Amino acid sequence: MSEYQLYCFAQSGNAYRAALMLNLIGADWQPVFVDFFKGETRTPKYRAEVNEMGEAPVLAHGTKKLSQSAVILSYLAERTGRFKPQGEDGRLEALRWIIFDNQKVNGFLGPYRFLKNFARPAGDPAVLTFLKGRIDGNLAVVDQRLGKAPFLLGDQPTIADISLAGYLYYPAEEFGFDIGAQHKNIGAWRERIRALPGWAHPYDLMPGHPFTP
Ligand SMILES: N[C@@H](CCC(=O)N[C@@H](CS)C(=O)NCC(=O)O)C(=O)O
Repeated sequence: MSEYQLYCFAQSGNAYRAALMLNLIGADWQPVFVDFFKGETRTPKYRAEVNEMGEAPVLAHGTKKLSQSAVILSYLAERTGRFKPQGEDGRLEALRWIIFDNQKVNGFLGPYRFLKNFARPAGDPAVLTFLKGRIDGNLAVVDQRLGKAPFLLGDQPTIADISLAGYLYYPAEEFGFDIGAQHKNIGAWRERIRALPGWAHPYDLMPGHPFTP
């Protein structure tokens, strides 16, 4: 068995953060498929044995089971020293961007893409319009930041960047708009992250693609 097991599925940008980190650090890991679209995360078994919060991703390492991608990224950065923000200021700054990302960037992109592509019945247009407005505004905040330095915290990529990667590599057709074309600094940052050794697309890294309803 591999050193790390990651409970995940291909369509999850939340899980992609953890899968990408594991790959970028060259960890010995294997995915454990979570059948999210069949409701696995909502079963009593999943909640009792994997994650009481009923979410993926979950990282299993020895006797530990960690959820929340921010916690998983922090754990792996602490253990390996890779993509670890430097000093107290760096740690707090990374946390600031990770919370902003979780709540307002990928935190809106994920549900938006879900409602557009996977929800049955499809999402209410008024909800999609609301989310799109928030997405545009919050991506603009990130774009401005990435106009000042190659990565969120400066010259080197950290776990804040890996968190931001969440939903940003899924095909533009799944959103109905092209994030990199509309936000040029994010587009350039996306290519810098893509160039890191070990980078892989979420559909190549995690099981469950293509999606079959
Ligand atoms: N803040 C969490 C979000 C995790 C999350 O919402 N995951 C989704 C899958 S992409 C999930 O499992 N949702 C459970 C549900 O909707 O029942 C993280 O970053 O890990």
